[in-house]
Amino acid sequence: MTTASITFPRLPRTTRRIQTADREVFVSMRIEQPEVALFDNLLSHEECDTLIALSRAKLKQSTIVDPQTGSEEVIQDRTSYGTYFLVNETAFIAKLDARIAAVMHWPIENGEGLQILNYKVGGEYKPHFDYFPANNPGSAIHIAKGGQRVSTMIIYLNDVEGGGETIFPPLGLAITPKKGAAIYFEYVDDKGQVDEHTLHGGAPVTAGEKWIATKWMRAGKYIA
Ligand code: PD2
Ligand code: ZN
Repeated sequence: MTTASITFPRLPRTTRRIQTADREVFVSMRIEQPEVALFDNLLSHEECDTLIALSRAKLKQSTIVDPQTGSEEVIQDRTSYGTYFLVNETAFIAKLDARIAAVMHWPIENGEGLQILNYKVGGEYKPHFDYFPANNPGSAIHIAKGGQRVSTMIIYLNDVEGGGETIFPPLGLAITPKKGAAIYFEYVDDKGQVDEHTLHGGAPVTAGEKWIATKWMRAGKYIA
């Protein structure tokens, strides 16, 4: 198993453009503590449309991890529909997995499969942490599959008519979804310490619908 040793921050602070194998990606905003970066153009509009088209027929109601048992539960905190692709599932997905990993400065094999979410009007994702809190008994079963989550990339696949901002309440930050753009953040430092300032959520959609793709990175190689 290839376990990347945790380095922090993973995204170099001086980076303003990231040249990946097939696309130059621009940093349009960043915060240092916690590490947050907004990318203008991670995906092309055509790639966003293709991801939506490939996902539409596979959508299922989203779940969250029960903190006690670790099992996946449908709850009102996350009113969205979702599906996912295995890492490198097709040539198209492999191309996106490679680009996203390059921008996140973390190995492709440490990534969970790309998760696609669709929110209708009223759909939201209440504030939460993407890492598995160590004091929740249900976290162990997930941490066993490649270690703690260390960073997240949320990619906007469409422009949303109303609402649907990604919010970071402790930072007073709200990101308006923009097709092809992405918000990146890190929450585990060199010592494995998690950062509670990365509490974040998806505000309710008030008009139209919202589509996103999320990549979560693990400390070690992800075991699906
Ligand atoms: O849809 C969002 O904006 C959102 C907000 C918070 C997505 C996630 N978390 C996630 O996929 O973890
Ligand atoms: Zn989240």
